Amino acid sequence: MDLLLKGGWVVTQERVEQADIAVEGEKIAAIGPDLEARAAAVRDVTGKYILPGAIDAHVHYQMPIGELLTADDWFTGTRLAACGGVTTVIDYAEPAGPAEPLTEALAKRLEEAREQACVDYGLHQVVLPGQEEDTGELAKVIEQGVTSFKVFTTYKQCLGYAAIGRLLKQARRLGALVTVHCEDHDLVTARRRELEATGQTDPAYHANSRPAAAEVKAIEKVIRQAAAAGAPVYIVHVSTGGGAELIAAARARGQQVFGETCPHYLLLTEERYAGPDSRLFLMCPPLRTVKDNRILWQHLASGDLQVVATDHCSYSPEQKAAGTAFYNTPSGVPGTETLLPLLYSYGVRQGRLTLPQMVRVLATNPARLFGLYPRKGCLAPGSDADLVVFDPSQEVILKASDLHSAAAYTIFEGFALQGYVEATYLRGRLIYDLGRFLGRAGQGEFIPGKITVL
Ligand code: DUC
Ligand code: ZN
Ligand code: ZN
Repeated sequence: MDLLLKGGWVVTQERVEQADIAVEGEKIAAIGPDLEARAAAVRDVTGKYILPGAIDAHVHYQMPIGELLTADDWFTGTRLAACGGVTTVIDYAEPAGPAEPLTEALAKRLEEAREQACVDYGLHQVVLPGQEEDTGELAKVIEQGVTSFKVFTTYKQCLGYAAIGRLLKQARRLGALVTVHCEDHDLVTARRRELEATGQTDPAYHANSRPAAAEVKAIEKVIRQAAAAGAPVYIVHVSTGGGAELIAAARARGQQVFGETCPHYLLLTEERYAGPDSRLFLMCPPLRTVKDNRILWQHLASGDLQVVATDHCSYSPEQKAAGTAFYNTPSGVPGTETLLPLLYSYGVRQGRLTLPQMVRVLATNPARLFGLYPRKGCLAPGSDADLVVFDPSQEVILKASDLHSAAAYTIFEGFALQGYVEATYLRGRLIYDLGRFLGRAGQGEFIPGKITVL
């Protein structure tokens, strides 16, 4: 036996129990009380939680937008993931334009990650206008380990609702899951024109420029397309209570609709755009209201939203400062490193989620939805030994200077945390311990997803 974690509280999607965990090579060998203490390394984890490594199912590391590149690349992005107890991230393979075959975009992205990643990773395949037609490319990327497609209802990557319907039909045939950024393009465009006409283009108007109604309308239309196609669908970064309610209602009708939200939509509000740092909080969709926060927490607890991911897309304050208006300020915020600590403190400790519920939304559900389960997302013999030692007694005030993003700021500066990551193991290897990153570039592997019946 290579490693024994002794005396901790093992948290699975179902329960919390005191048990030891034995690791052999890269896999969990056994979980149980009083396991034999003959191991190359024994760590006393009395009083600590042992969690499955978190999965951040929505990140953008090393992402080009025009001339601009995100602050975090594959190395710093996955390093900060390790420091936050995240052992798998799912990023995106996006074609440079509709003429670039999906397989080429995927090959390029895999090559970028290969020597840089410090934690394991998967990829969602972005599908651009026209690429939803069946040319054999969709099936080919699935053969290479991609189980999900990503489309947008706005931006230059915008697919119309009918095209999304066509992709949903292809995905149903292939067993893949379509994931959708939902903001109605016409509503967002019309609102931008109105604001431009009255000179209200400062980043302070960001939330106003992308209203809740735009998200709600797009979610409603996409759910309708999914129903007509008979296909499951996954809505990324749900920011509104109204959107979450539409997802819950569709699920109550028996439709397979899944929803993801992010810590910033659970914990922050649009008041942040009123301050001098509005650009630092600018992401799409925007922050909403306290009421939206509350409804999102409720739907997370009820299981109608299944995943919390971060949409980590970081820009430094200098990059952000280049923005003169809401529509040209780099959009996105860092988040992966604080995902698990925030969800524990503000979810579990504040009584909004149980520990097993937290494990479901951070590990088990994303692993199942994206074809990584049971290799990832659970604590069981035979699964990868992706383990987080979490110390519930550690009190931390979040400070950017203690975090590892190249963006060098956090939108959660000053947040008080009760509990923090003590150590992270990736496939049995200690990659973060007591504040120190111990991993190395290239040790993260691409984990091909397997198509599973959802
Ligand atoms: N919005 C997105 O949809 N993706 C990345 C960052 C952002 O703000
Ligand atoms: Zn998005
Ligand atoms: Zn995104």
